[in-house]
Amino acid sequence: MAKAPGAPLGPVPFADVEADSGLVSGVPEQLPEEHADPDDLVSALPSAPRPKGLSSLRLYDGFWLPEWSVPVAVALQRRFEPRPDDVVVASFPKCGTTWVNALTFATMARRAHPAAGAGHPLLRLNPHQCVPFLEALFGSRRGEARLAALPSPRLMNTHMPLAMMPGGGGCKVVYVCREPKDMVVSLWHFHRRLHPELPLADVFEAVCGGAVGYGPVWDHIAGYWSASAARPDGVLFLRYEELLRDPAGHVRELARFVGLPFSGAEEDAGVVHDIVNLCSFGHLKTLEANKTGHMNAGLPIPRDALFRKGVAGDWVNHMTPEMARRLDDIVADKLHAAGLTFLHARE
Ligand code: PAP
Repeated sequence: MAKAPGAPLGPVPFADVEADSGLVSGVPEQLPEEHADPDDLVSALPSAPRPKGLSSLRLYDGFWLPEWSVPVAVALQRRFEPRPDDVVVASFPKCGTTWVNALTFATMARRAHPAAGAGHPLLRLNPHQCVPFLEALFGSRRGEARLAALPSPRLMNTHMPLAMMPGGGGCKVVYVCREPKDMVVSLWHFHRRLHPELPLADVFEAVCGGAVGYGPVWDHIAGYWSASAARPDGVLFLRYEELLRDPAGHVRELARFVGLPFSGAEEDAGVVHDIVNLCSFGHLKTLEANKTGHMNAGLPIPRDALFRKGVAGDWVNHMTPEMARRLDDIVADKLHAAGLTFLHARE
């Protein structure tokens, strides 16, 4: 491994770092200034009609953000101070966040937690419990203090567009994107866990119009794509479909990117495959930590909603050819300038 002996053993599972362990005691629970009068900040922004039951959106800096996350975006823009050895997993929702969180955590933490070990944190914690969600933490002084108190190297996760993280240039970012039609279908199924009557057409129209949480999806993707072209050492651009095709190859790429390439001895010992197997859909889905409980108090969706089908091309079972063509054309048009295509768009 590239790191010297004695270097930190990788990110700690976030759920194991007690908020009241003493590290952040004395930090007041008071709200940061962005939250002090959120109506002033938020109500002046354009809003979008939302499918029934889904959270309201506001247009901030060119992106449709869930209303609650606008003050968070402002706080991130003002105060996110990455450390050089931080790694942020970024994604549009439903594009492989949970999987890439798990793979990156298992890869970075493999010295402290061998992937084949019986006590691995991913065997008892949901991947989102291992990797803190920046949006949840930048919502309070105490959350920000918890982040600041985390030992290096930190591994964090966000759905925010790159524009909301100007400090993101100071750390490594692993971005995962997914074929947009499959993202739509996954998003629809996810929201149906709380709103079973929600029509696919409502989610589809919202995505096509750009007004979906953290959208437009094409601008989200293009921002990270351009950054990965400009700074390949700073932004790793992954595709969900390619991860499915060759998970081991991508784990090797991920390890090199975060500065922890696999040694010959690790390759011989099968460590790459241990990580792939630990984080595979078939394995994670069976674990108690992923079958029970809810995402978090603010979003009472069962955790098993994060492990639905885990395949590419499921859109074909839900969309008409006309819907598929329409979204393909919009996405192709919007991403043309960035030089990005989805090769498997109609397969
Ligand atoms: P999030 O943005 O709310 O965290 P995210 O993890 O990005 O969700 O997306 C969930 C999708 O990833 C689901 O896709 P589906 O609805 O098409 O099935 C889920 O099944 C898939 N997924 C979760 N874990 C894995 C995994 N280990 N391997 C492959 N796909 C996975």
